[in-house]
Amino acid sequence: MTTQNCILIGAPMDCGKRRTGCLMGPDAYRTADLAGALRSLGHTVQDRGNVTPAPVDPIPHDRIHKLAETIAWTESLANASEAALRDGFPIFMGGDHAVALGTVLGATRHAAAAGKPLFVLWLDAHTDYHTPQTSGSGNLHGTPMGYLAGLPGFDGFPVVDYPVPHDNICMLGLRSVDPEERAALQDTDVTYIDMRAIDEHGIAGPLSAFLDKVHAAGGHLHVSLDVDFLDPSVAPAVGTTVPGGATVREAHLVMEMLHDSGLMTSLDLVELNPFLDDRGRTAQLMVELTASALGRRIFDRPTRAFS
Ligand code: 4U7
Ligand code: MN
Ligand code: MN
Ligand code: MN
Repeated sequence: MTTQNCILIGAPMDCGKRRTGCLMGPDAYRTADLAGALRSLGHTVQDRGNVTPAPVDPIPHDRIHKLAETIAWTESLANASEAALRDGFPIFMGGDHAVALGTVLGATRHAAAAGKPLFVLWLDAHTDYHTPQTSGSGNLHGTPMGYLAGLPGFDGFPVVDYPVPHDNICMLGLRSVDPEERAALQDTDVTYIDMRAIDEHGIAGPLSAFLDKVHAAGGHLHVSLDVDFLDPSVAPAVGTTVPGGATVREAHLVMEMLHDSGLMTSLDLVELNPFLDDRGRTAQLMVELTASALGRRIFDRPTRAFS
């Protein structure tokens, strides 16, 4: 197994929505010993502490929640992401999903500098494909995919010089899509694997088709794992619960396949709200999923056939 230089970066961002608590995410991952889990797999782990955004004067806005703060975070996280990608495998400990505005922006810059296409795997109940104009809630954690794909309307945000082509995006676990997002995604080449597709076909087939595409293109792959990808019965520590999500084993299988592919170059762990957790079980599960993505396996050789 190839060992990685894992770089943990705390992103206690809590301004992407009204309900607070995601700022405790990085502390919960540290308490659940994410670093120890990765070291036990043979990786080196460096914790760079928490990113802090530049202080800002609020921009009053009639609909959008904490616009100026979110812009400041986006700039700081993009810089931290681009720098960490030069040194190893960054794992961003959120923070709400607005974290991805910056982490993926940094990944687009890093991939462009390396002359590689960037692919994004979005593990989420939601598509997060709003713009500030289409968002009904005004919560910017529902917009990162729209921003990164290069949709217009993100005034004041850093310019996305290298938008992620729709063809390079795969959204997995979907079950809550707003009408504006549906309409905007309908005619794009985004690969979406909703929960109905997972029920019918399982996760492995559709995911491996996407991973084959990343491999064939020689691309970098950023993975963004929203806690609400998981069913709330196994991952209660999240503000936006949507029933009917991925099971523990479905989620581990995704992570195990990502590890085996050797393609993943950066990872977000987002939307954990420890204030809503049940004795740390959601934080613990997220740590275990990360371990699977970095090579933890049940046995080292495949099961022998029973015949
Ligand atoms: B998350 C929502 F209306 N679409 O825009 C919105 F349903 O990062 C939810 O995926 C966004 O958790 C959820 O507010 C953002 C809503
Ligand atoms: Mn999300
Ligand atoms: Mn979500
Ligand atoms: Mn959420």
